[in-house]
Amino acid sequence: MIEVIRRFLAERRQLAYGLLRSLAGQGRVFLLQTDLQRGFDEFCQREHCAVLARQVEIQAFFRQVQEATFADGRIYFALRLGPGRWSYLRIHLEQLSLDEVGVEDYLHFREQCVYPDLHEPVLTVDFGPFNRGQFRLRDEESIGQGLIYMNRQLAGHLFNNLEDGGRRLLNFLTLHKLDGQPLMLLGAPPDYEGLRQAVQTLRRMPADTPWASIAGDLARLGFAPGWGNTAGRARETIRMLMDILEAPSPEIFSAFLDRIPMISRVLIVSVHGWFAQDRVLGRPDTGGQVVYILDQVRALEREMKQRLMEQGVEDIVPRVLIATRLIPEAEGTTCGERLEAVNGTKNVQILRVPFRRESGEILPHWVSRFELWPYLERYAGDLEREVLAEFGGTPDLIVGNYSDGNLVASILSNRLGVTQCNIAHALEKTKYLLSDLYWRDHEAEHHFACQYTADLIGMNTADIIITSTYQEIAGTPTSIGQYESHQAYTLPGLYRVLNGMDVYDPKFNIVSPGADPDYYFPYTDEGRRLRFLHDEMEALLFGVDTGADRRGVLRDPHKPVIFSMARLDRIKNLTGLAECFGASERLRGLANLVIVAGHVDPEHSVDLEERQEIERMHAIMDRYGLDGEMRWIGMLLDKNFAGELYRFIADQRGVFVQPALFEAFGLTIIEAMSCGLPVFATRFGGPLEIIEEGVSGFHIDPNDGRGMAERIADFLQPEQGNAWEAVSQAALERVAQHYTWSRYASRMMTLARIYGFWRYVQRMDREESQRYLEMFHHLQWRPLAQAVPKV
Ligand code: UDP
Ligand code: LCN
Repeated sequence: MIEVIRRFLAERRQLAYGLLRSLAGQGRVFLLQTDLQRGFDEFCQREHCAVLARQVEIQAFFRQVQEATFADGRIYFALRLGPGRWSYLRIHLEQLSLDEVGVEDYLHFREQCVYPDLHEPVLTVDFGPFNRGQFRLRDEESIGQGLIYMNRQLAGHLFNNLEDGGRRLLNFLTLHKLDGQPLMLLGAPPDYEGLRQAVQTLRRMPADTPWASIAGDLARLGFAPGWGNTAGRARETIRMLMDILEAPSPEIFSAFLDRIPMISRVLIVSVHGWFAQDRVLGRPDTGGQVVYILDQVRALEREMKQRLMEQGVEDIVPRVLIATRLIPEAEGTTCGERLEAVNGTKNVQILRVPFRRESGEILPHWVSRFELWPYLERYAGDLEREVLAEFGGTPDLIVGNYSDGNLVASILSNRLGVTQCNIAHALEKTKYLLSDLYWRDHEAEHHFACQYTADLIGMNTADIIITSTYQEIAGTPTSIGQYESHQAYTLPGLYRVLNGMDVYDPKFNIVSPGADPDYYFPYTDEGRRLRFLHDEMEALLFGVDTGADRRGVLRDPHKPVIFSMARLDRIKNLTGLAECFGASERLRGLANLVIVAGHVDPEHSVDLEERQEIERMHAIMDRYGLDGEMRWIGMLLDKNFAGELYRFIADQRGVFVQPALFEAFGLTIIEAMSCGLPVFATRFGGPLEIIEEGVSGFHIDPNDGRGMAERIADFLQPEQGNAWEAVSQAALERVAQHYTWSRYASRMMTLARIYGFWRYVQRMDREESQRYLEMFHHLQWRPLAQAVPKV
């Protein structure tokens, strides 16, 4: 590719000069991928450059280049050769000379563009050296399937010396305890002969003999519980171990580890927002993460119970704690209660621990996710004590959620020596464009420097990172992944990151969430429909009452509904949807728009961003006179109601639209699809992967309001035959195949076991990086957190 550009600059000098000048002529220092692509296309059209349009390789260059920086007659391009594979080019505009430069030069140039007076040396953060010699994936198609490859690699390594590998595994089984109870092997590990004897003893018994009846015989041979609930299953598990000791294969090794009872206490950390089971969704900072975790814990408890039962250790009762923040001024929610049992579970609770000021006084009010940093370290200490007391010991797995939860998970797992799993849900760095370079401008409102530092710590301390999609890690052929964007970047004047995250790291595993089938089921499932809610829905959507948090009365209730529901954040772009609807006479003629979001009265909102969006929404409704064609409902819907609403809208052959400027995953999308409601969703982020374009739904470009309106209108056109039914059916099939909580829980339990074992085996190898991360935490993150004003 670089040679192609060099040849182009040498052989087509005038054309190349014209093109680069026209890009530079946009007058912006930084251009992003879409700007560059658009600039290139416009140049081709304007100049009628048939020659250029034919140059396939130059076009490919403009699809691959992610950023360009213009200053002092030079242009720096960041060229993405593939996921995590980058090259940096410098072109002199007059001379048209091209040089390949290192990432440090590239970042330095960008820093100078933002702060020309910045001359002090800055800290370089580089996790690369610690990963040298560590196993990493090679093929971009393997990204996100770390479990398979890492297990293969490490099993090979462990059993390089068969005797030594066997000894380490037997030692592990001898020391293994769960809930304080010794499991697997007792005392001195048996040799191969000892295992054979056990198998023979078991073979003499009927396969379904319960473990309780054979426990005594096996204890005499050195076997503790954990091998299986019956003689048959226990024999199978011991045979697996014998196979491993004789001729190990990665497959049998992972199948064996997967059977060892290793997890009974799970700690889930989700600090920000309002975490409760009722009346919180839709509040600021409170959306999919809460839904995700509440569904996740139910599925995990079921899975843990099942596995403990199969392994014959039913007396160990699985327990899950969801750690969040206690908010004394709970505004009618349960967020002020210390413990809340999670419905539909036996032993899952929400444990709330308050934020405290330095004096020890409890912080009474809610604080936004951008402002909670100065409270976190103390919170982690308080939480640790409460968790140890509640569990009566350490957890077996700690799962962090979002930047704040992941940081607390890092602190705790480091202190307690427990396997750490991270789930980002959404990384802010990719949501707020150029927020790394202009971090100082964001300080007053967002404190991203602190958050991005926490993200680096969380990602690098974690043993496992779970993502909902591939693109979350490594993007698409033309766009950068959320994690990938943490590979190399700079916070000018603060620090420069050279190897922040490697997308080929085997800690990444894609495990997609689902939608709870108790609430989100097909509109055709007549027997389960909540028809008693329909009168209320009629009134909510079509009633004349504009009451408090409502605006608009639909003039023609017979038209299908274009529905959207989300938090009223800028990034969700619901105002963009209202604008696109308002500006399209055609769409307005075909359908009504119903938006459930935020508050209609700005006075009811305490969140600055939400208030701005409220004002914007009113302005759009006024400008286009939408009160007869759009209904805006500022109400929080519970899950039963929301599920039935998707179906109610499906009954009338409506659609769901998710118009976000960027959406990390988008639970509403799989909820609507699970109800059989066709979805139009943003092409930026997870939805691109969830939906197969034109089959199980549609991708839309939120920056192209007209295009968006036309696509929806084409679909809603009455002469579309059975297109609606076909898309609805394909959407149902898509979620059933790929997005279910039972698959999620089984995968997560397997990951926790296998990575937990490797953590145990490799713990010595991680000491250096651990120390480096601790230093980074203390010297960089802590001062940043302390500088965030306490609200
Ligand atoms: N939600 C809800 N009622 C509302 C607004 C949102 O039940 O008034 C739920 C919605 O059904 C979904 C979640 O909140 O389960 C939003 O998750 P999503 O992943 O779509 O977006 P996030 O808010 O996490 O960015
Ligand atoms: C946060 C988001 O922004 C959504 O895109 C996800 O669906 C949600 O968390 C659950 O992971």
